[in-house]
Amino acid sequence: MAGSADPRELFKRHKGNPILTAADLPRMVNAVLNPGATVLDGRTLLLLRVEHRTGLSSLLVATSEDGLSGWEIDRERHLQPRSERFEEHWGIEDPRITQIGEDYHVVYVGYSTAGPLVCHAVTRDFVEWEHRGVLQPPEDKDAALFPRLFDGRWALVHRPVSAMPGLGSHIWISFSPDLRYWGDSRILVPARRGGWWDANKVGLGPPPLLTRDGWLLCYHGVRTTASGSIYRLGLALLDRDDPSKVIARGNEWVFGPQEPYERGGDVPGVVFPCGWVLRDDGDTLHLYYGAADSSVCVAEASLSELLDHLETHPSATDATAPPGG
Ligand code: BMA
Repeated sequence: MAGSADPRELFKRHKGNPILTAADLPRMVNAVLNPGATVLDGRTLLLLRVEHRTGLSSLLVATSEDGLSGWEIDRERHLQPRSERFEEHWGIEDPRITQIGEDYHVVYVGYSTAGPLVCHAVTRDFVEWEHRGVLQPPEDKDAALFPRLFDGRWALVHRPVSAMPGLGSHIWISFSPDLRYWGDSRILVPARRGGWWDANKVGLGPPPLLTRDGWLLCYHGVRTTASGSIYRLGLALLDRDDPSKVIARGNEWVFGPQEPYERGGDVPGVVFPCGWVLRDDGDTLHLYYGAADSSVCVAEASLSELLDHLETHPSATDATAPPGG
């Protein structure tokens, strides 16, 4: 890993970034971005969002031995949008992968004829897919499943958008007895207000990760500026047994666009992770993210340093309070 611009940064960018670009694909496409991540048969597997030169996206697998280099595009393993169906008519985007037993549960955005919504498909090999349909109606995205039950219920983090302007877009949590019917929905991490880096719009990054201190969330916050939006990343921690309870939410962002490949591209100023992998040492965390909606990158952090950071830095005391006031 190469050091990033400031050596005090928690996440260190890989010196080989970007690890995948449109030029790495066998056919001409516009961009590769926002990958989900997991490990399959001992290899790191990225489920890449590929934006074609139609503007519509599909999902394609790339694998690597060490999760950093030597990426191989897999022509056999992919998920195509079922464009005859309303929910995936304009493509599929931004997958998050949760392994439950031998199954990989992929929760992704369907670009439906009524706007973005949350879809679910299950696979064991990324070749054969069982489509489970729509989990949340539009507009909703940035969703992922937890890998275990809480008092007999599954939990989903997601980000619905209020139809009323000015109320903000917050991270929510919903519960289900069967992974199909969802309810008991509530705001989990509200967007802050005013001048904060994560004012007005937040959304989950990779799926929640179980740690010594609870479930670690990495989320993006969007700052609107005169020259466009800046997507940065922050951390929060949820109670191990009741994930609707926020234990901590860091006040400062921990990763933001700095390098030329993050500041220049189709959408400049964006780092957008959908996956991370905790390595066998139990501490090395690889965060996979889309840079500027154009390429795929990886940054490395120490999990214990991230948790220490949350413990020792100012954290929102009102993290669970509804926005406003
Ligand atoms: C979000 C999603 C992401 C995208 C990001 C920045 O709303 O659409 O796919 O990377 O915006 O453009």
